[in-house]
Amino acid sequence: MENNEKLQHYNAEDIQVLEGLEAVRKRPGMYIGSTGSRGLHHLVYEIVDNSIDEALAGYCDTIKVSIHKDNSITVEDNGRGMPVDTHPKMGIPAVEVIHTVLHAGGKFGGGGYKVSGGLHGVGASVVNALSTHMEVEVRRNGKIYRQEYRYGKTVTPLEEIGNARKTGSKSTFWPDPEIFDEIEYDYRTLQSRLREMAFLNKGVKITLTDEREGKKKQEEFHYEGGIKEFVAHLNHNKDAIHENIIYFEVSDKNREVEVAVQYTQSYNENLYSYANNINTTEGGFHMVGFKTAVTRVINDYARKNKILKEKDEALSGEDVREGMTAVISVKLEEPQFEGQTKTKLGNSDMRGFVESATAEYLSIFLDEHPKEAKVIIEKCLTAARARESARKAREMTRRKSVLDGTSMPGKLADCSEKDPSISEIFLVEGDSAGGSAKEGRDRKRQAILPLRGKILNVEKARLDKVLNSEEIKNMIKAFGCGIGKDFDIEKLRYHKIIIMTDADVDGAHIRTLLLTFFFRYMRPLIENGYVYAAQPPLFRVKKGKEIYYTYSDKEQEKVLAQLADKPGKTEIQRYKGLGEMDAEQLWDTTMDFNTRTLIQITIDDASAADEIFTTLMGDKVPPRKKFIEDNAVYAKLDI
Ligand code: 28F
Repeated sequence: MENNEKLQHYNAEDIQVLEGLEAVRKRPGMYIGSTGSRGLHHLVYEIVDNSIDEALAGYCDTIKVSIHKDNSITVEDNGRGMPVDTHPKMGIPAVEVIHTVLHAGGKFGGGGYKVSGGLHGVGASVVNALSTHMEVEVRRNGKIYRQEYRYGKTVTPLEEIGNARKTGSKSTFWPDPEIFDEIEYDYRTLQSRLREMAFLNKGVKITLTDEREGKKKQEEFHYEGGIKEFVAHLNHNKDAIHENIIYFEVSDKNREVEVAVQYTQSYNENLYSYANNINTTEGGFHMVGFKTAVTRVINDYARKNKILKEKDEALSGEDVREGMTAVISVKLEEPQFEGQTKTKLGNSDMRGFVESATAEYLSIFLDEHPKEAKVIIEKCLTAARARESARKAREMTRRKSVLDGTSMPGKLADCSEKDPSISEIFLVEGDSAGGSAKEGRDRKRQAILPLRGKILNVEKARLDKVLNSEEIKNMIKAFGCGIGKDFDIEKLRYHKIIIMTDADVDGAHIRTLLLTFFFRYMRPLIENGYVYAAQPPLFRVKKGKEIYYTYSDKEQEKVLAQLADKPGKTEIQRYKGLGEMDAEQLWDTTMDFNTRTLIQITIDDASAADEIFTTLMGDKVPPRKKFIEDNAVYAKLDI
């Protein structure tokens, strides 16, 4: 039937279908968050979630994800196969409804959990609408069925194309380059999320295959131990202080909680919570219930076993979570997602549910494992003592008004502008570069804080030691927003914090030390996109009157090629350090608002960032060596 013939037979449902898809294509951000790289990758998660649904229902244990040469994606599962019977109301096959009616994806109400990607299950119809082409193949009733869509619209009727011994669903889609800024998939992004899905859904085998030229790779994620293995993975480059990972799962008729905990030598807490596989980065009632139970049970155990004396003050929530790695995963039927990024669980009943399950199972674990209990309680006590000395250090430094941000450090050349949104501070390696930066800068909007060499590695230091470092105290005073739990982003004096270090190994190390400090003690700086790395030039090329600055080897080659046939001698200067540039050159090449390049530091995945900092800055050398070998190609530090 010709496509235009179809036009004469529109009915109410057809109108609804078209309006839905038009809405999606008009405002894609409403449905998948963004049309950048995150939105592009969400398309995959929406389809994989439908297979995960089938796994949660108990009918699927294998999900295959493939990135094809043309950056199209195939997701295949061995579930029951999407239904193909005619939908009573719509008069079309159920599989077609799933792919062309908005919000009809996955379960039409009732039965099982609809777990959904970060965007709460907008389902396959949105993916379809945002793809130039989508093909679905269903194995069911001993047959293979197939249907095709373009821009979300049906272009072929559901056809029987063969016989099938097995059952399952297979979808291939081609993201629409008109919608997405770029359609190049990032293997590591998919790898990280698919691994997480395999941890969160124990026993499900998820394979990721990259078929693209020069990137051919295949990996399988399969964890019978579920989040127990997740905690082991998160701790693989840390020193655990007890062998057995604390694990329990409790479920009642319509909800489930799974918890895994293991303490390490680290000073940071490393907690991840999920609701229906969604990473609840803003926490919520399940996290509140968990934290309340842990603090109460640890204190009770410490008192009961006379480790905490009557006169001792109680251990705080911070004390009992120092060095704790934990994954809390809940599954429930009607999750309410709240908060700024819709990643805070708002179901209040989950607080009591998680609190009582955690209290019961954690106290049983401590009673049955006295050895582990002892090292854990000892760790909490040490944390309490260090907190006390940090409080004293804070008191003392506050007396010297370090933290309250009233007086500025002597080394700071501040800017006259008071509006933080247009003020910036350069953290400059070395006094000579610091001097040139002070001289060359825009005094109205640019402040300079020279840093003397390496700053303290906070990954291996507790708060009291961190507060004794001059360089760190200077930054705290200059930024004016405090650190840790005192941190208040509203008090930040500059909305651009620009790390300006030499383009060499030492410079990279200082930048990493700074980022570790920001990640551990001022994480909202990075989360709000206020942290940048300056890009100083690598070379200065002079031929006759012409001067070029180049910022990469590739650009250098390009410039030299362009100058090759021009008369005169080519002078090339390779910059080994910022200090080799005078004030004017530093301004022209690296600080001028109109010509400079800044790299914005972002965190897309906190667990991946935590792993990077622990590996790079932590105690264990072998993982660091392996990380550097594996990642040497990655020039830009995108944590
Ligand atoms: C490649 C992506 O989408 N797999 C899916 C199923 C299985 C069923 C189903 C899906 C509408 C009303 C249920 C089959 N048999 N992979 C997928 N596999 N959807 S999506 O049902 C949707 C129905 O509720 C399925 C019996 N019950 C459910």
